[in-house]
Amino acid sequence: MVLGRTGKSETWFTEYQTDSLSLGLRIHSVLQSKTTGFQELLVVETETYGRLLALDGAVQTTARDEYVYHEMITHVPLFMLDAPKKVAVIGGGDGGAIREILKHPTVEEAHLVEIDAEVVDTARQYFPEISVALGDPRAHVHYADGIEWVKNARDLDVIIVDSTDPVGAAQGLFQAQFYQTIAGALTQDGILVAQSESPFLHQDLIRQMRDGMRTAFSEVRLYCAAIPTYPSGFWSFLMASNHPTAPSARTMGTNIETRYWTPDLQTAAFVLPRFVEELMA
Ligand code: AG3
Repeated sequence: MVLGRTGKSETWFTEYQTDSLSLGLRIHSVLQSKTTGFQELLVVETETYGRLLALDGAVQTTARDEYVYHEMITHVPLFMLDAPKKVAVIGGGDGGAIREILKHPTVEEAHLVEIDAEVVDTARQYFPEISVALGDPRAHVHYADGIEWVKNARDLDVIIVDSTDPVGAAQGLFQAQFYQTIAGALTQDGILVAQSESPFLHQDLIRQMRDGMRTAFSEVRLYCAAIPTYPSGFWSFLMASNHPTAPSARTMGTNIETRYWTPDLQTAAFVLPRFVEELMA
């Protein structure tokens, strides 16, 4: 470890977010660096955001901002339903989405469908606060390709696509065909939510996902959240269903513990800046 003039580590983790934009974080140590059968997996201790998990060089989660993403990708769809029972997460091997889903007392089964078992092992070892609920009896971990798993799934109330960026194996998770398969795995009132990258940097992708979802669902809505360690810090999620969605009556009286999501945000997250609104037009 090289110490600079300030006495601080001069080792940095850098994500090259585009070919002309990067995010750099000063790190104290490298805890794990390996090539799995699927990707490059890295765990580092950063000064500003605590422990960080990167896959193929892209930040997936950090100890200090993970709650924003995990709360917003789960509570927003779950609170649109009176009594969600069966939920699946495609990807999301760190377990953060499962932790949030299991805060809903009506949930009986939360399925995690992760292609790379080493991500789950790493989360269990290095991110105990994120993976904490994977041992819950209602949590079911499947090491499988999400596209194949969904083909045989039925009667899910919510399916959450907690994917990496649309490169390599994850590409299929952004396609119309996958959304059609998801529609067949959901109940009539079921809801799909997929992370849809940054409205500043990934507008073509958001439009492609929107159009893909519209081939299988009558309602497609976008909502946003501030995630400091993701490209541009401003992130989006697409929600699709075959009925108009509105916050369930249980939203306002909930005693679910959160740090980002609030009952008011359940509605407010869908209020979009003009340029993002235009993306959905
Ligand atoms: N999955 C979304 C990560 C996308 C971030 N992209 C990037 N850093 N280029 C996060 C998994 C968390 N459960």
